[in-house]
Formats: sequence, C-alpha cells, structure tokens
Amino acid sequence: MQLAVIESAENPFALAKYVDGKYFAINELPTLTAALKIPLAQLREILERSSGPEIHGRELPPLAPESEVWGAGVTYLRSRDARKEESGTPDVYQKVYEADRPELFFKANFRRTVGNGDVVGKRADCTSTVPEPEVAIVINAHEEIVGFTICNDVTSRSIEGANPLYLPQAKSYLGSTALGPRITPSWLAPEHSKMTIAARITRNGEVVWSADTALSSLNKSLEHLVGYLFRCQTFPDGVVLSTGTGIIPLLDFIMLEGDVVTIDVAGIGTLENEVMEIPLDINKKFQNALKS
Ligand code: DO4
Ligand code: MG
Repeated sequence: MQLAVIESAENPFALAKYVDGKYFAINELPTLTAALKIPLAQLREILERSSGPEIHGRELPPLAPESEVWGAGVTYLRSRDARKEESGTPDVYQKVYEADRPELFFKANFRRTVGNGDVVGKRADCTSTVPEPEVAIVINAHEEIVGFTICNDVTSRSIEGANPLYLPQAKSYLGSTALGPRITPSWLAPEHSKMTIAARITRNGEVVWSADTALSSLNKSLEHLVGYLFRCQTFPDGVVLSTGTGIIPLLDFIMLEGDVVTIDVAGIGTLENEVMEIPLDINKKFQNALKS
C-alpha cells in the first residue's frame, strides 16, 4: 500500500490509498495535509482500518498543497567531490561535509513541484544541468518520518559552480523539482539503510548515463537531518526533505532537451521525467498563452 494525492471531481487534492493499481479514499483523512497533522501511530491505525470507496482522477506529486520541499546537500562523498570539482570555491563543500550542521535549503512548494511522468526543466541560461536522484522523506508536524518517496533535485550545475551564492537560482526555477510517484509509509518501506538508488538518462531510446548508490552511504542520519530542519522552525502541514544525491554525472556530461531521467528506488518506486528547456522569456510566453 502506498499513499497518493489525486485530483478528483470531488476533491482537488484527495489523499488516497494506492493498492494493486487502484486508488481508494480515506474517509477520516481527506487530504495529505490532514494526515501530516496527526501523530504517526494514529495515521497508521487509520490507514490500516480505512476502507473507503475507489476514486478516479489524475495523480499529482505526493505533496500537501500547503507543504514545502527542502533539500539536504553534500551528504555523500560523491556530491562533495563533484561540487569541489565544478566550483571556484571548493572549500565551502569540504567544510559543510565535515560539519555537524548540514546544508539545508528551501527547494519548492506544491505549485513548483512536478510529479511522475511530468516534464522537468533545464534553464536556457545554464550550460550544464544535472539530475540529482535522491530519496526524499515525508515528515509530519510532529517531526516523525511518515514515509519515503523519490525526488529529482534538478540542478543548474554551471550556475552553482560559478558562485555558491547563486544556489537558489541553480536549485529553484520552473520544473526543477520532481517528486513521486507516491509515498511508501515508513512501516512498509524497506529498512532505509538497505535502500538502493539507481538512475539513468535515456536519449532517443539509448542509455547515455547510469549510476547507482545506497542510502547507507549518507554521511548523516535521517534523524540528524530532521533535527536540524525543525530547529527554530515549525511545519504544521508537514514537509518533504530530499536527503541529497550520491550520484552525479561526470563534469563533461550535458543533459539535453528530450532526455528522459529515470530514478528507481527499490521498494519505493520509479520516478521518470522528460527534460524540457525553459526559455528565458517563459513568463511572457505563459502570459500570452493565457490571453489567447
Ligand atoms: O551544495 C549544493 C547542493 C547540494 C545538493 O543538492 C546535494 O548534494 O544533493
Ligand atoms: Mg541535491
């Protein structure tokens, strides 16, 4: 059983139990927001006994509309080394890898997040964009890890590499956050130290890059990351934290429009998105499309 968010005729953000390819309403918990406000034990008890009717609709990213996606950075050796290689200021990455305080950054809200099968973006003003295939944890208002999903923390490598202060522009633009396909509840997920992440990029049907890693290579515990995220901060509607990437293409790899990025996490699912270039004047094009 997994949790999904469904846009249905009755409820634009219906929380559903996903079982054998079908979605079922959870009468006591109409939305993911409601599910993330209650303690984990209560959520589990409700989900185990709920038997709502089947519902139909479009699957959305598994994120509460009021919630946020945050990212953790430089939590794997491979991420530390890739940033040091691409950056003119390598020591910031070395220092944060060794520090007790992790790098945590705001990545996206619901409106800025795409789901499985949607399109991810590469900025037109970036010469090198990379996927960052990551396990993401879904945390409730009580700081408990409720479940696991997958995040592609798409990153404008050349922009971050030019200056780490450009991080928000490298990390947050149209289509830079993909989340999904669904949430596997923590009590049904594989032991997180045994989770493996495999990613590939397919171009015209051929695999042009692939790599894998394991969550056991994270240099900080999930509890440590959650503890820092909730320092001096509240998340009354829950929050998703993407735990960082352990796989990044080599420096000379260029991701192109039309490439398809596939991320598999055993026991959690597969997140797949095609890449589209985001033009500099996307807002003008969008406004004109609204007028016509
Ligand atoms: O330092 C920049 C962000 C790093 C990151 O997103 C990662 O390591 O996954
Ligand atoms: Mg990342």
